[in-house]
Amino acid sequence: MPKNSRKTDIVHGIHTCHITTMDLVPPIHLTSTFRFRDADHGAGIFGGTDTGYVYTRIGNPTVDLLAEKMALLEETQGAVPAASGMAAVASVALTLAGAGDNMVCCSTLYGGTFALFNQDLKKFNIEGRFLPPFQCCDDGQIRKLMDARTRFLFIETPANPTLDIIDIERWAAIAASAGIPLVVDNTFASPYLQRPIALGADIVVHSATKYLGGHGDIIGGVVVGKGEIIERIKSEYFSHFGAVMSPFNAWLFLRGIKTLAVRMERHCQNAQKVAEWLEQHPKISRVFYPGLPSHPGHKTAQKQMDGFGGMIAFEVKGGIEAGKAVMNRVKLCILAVSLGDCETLIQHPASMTHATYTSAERNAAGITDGLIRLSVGIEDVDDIIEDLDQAIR
Ligand code: LCS
Repeated sequence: MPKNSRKTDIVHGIHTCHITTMDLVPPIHLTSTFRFRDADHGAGIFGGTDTGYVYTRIGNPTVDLLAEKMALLEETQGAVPAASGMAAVASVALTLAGAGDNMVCCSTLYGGTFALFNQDLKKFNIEGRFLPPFQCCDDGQIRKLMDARTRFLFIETPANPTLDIIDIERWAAIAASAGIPLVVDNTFASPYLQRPIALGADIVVHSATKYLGGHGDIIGGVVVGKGEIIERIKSEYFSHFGAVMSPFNAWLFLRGIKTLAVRMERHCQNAQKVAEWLEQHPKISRVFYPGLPSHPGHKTAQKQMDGFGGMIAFEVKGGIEAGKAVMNRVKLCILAVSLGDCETLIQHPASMTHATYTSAERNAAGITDGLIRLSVGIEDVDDIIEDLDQAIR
């Protein structure tokens, strides 16, 4: 059989209907526990000599369907859905690292991830080591932070909120030479636009809350990677820390993913037009969008992505006060955190999503006080531009 195209996999991939019910859409297995045929069957599953579902924290058919779909789309073997993107990130960190270990990452990360790596993991004696954005392409600087206790490298690309583009192949080579995994947060791109494992990364994490769900109605995450590491994350973290995804949410994510390709194409088209319009606007001082030739990561993005995504960051002349006025005046765009929804969302990283950084940490990460982040939706792009135009004027 010919290999399905990605667009076809997004719609059809994995799901097979039940032989008697023949449903188009898979059922939701809303059950916390599962029956054993007899006592030996139950004991056999626990002992590893028999197969079957046991309990939804350990495994559930609807959640497994989402895992299989994500493994297919990220071009690897395994995946494990999580209660949130943060649960996905935490599961990877706490499985790969223990007391006395460290990880090396770029300093421009989602605020929650930065807080986890910079503060919370300290309670476990796990240290986050951060590279400033302009050093993220400097192999020497990356290696300087690494030592024998470095358990993984972690990057976000495109990065939240500055849209920095990190060269995945380059980081993968450094990780491989040290014999440790590279973890990539692929939330901003989605597997439709970027597949880090095919570029040499070992593990991918997502806040599925964003483009995978696509409709702003659910929180979820997913970890994707080779079978062995996913099995470890499942048994060492999810079984006992318990931050699993519910079957109902998994079903909603399966529904959202079916339209991922068409949504991402519209997000990309709209964002490109909005970014180009912002770049020529006399009241806008800087625009960060990887699809603009002026973006320092434009060439790397062309190399490793199939499109530049729906996220833009920009600064208004007049700094934060002017930026606040824009956020207060939009009518169509919605002043809210999160991203990847059908609606265009606007927010202020320094006081909102990235308030977990101190002012000095934000400066080191390139997150200026005047930066505004726009998650360009799938509305008519002329309406988005008209709204921004009236707000900026
Ligand atoms: N990774 C990235 C790149 C994110 O942007 C987020 C959330 C997470 C992980 C965590 O995922 P969650 O637990 O929320 O599903 N980013 C958000 C943002 O930029 N605004 O609100 C949440």
